[in-house]
Amino acid sequence: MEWKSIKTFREIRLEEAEGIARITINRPEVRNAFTPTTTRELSEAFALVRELSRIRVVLLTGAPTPHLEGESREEWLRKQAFCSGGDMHVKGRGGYIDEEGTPRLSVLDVQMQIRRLPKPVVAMVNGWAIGGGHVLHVVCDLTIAADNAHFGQTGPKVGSFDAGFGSAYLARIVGQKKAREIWFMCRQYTAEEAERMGLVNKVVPYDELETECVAWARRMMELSPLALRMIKMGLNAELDGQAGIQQLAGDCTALYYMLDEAQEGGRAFLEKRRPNWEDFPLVP
Ligand code: S0N
Repeated sequence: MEWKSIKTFREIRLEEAEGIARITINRPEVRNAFTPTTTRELSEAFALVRELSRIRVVLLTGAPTPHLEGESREEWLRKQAFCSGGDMHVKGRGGYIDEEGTPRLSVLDVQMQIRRLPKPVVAMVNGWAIGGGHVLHVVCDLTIAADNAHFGQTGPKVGSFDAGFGSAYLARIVGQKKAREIWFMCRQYTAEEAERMGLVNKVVPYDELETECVAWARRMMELSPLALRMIKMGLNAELDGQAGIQQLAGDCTALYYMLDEAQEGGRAFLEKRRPNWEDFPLVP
């Protein structure tokens, strides 16, 4: 793939190729932990890819570390990270402290954006998916993991927790007992273990990760984008209560606006006449 930059950021990369966007958390020196700057940039990137109709699928991943002299391949693979959660260096009272000194929990907005994005988002997990980084892959629509990846929550070990999607939605994926184990024990799980518990769609060798994700993206791009969008919103709606129904209903309204029947109502109002619904019989 010939990835082309869409916009330059400080802590992430946003690129595109052949209708696919690739968003990369670019802080490999801290296992791609996120600061308020990272999450602000992620929000901007997801907002941008939402607007770009040529983008059909989004891949979310972490930047690799450079190869050090004398480092074996195993040592290097062990270091690679998707995301290790909130950056502990800026964790303060009330949240992660931004450059103006304001505490923020803005990764929650990124989680919502991923769930509401009307396009599939694939977590391309190239290594550690830990803490808030684990939650990020959980909220993606699909997860493809490299065989070096490890998954887990650390919150109760390091003074944080995510009782939202990070727990409740996790439980919908792996079941209540397993979700409680993941949070109550704070263990790390291999990619194979994650696949066995339904947390991951597929595990592939590290070197094949991007090729596999692109193949899944291309497959989805052969299918009806609107059908995928409605399925995503329907799956979300079942879990998200009235907020989920609001999103699904909004998408239904957008579909309705594409029909002559909806146009007739507006036209009739402007032409100061009764609308004629006779031409639009209900199908049984
Ligand atoms: C990922 C781990 C397991 C990798 O271990 P490894 O390979 O042995 O590397 P280390 O030597 O530990 O790390 C290498 C360098 O990277 C730094 N680093 C790693 N992770 C972080 C991090 N999260 N923050 C800051 N720095 C990090 C190390 O310090 C080291 O640097 P040097 O070489 O300079 O010493 C391992 O690194 C690990 O366990 N990391 C910590 C994982 C973790 O506990 N993350 C935080 C979990 N909490 C959250 O994510 C919070 C989520 C949250 O707060 C939230 C909840 C609800 C709603 C909203 C939020 C929100 O965040 O907004």
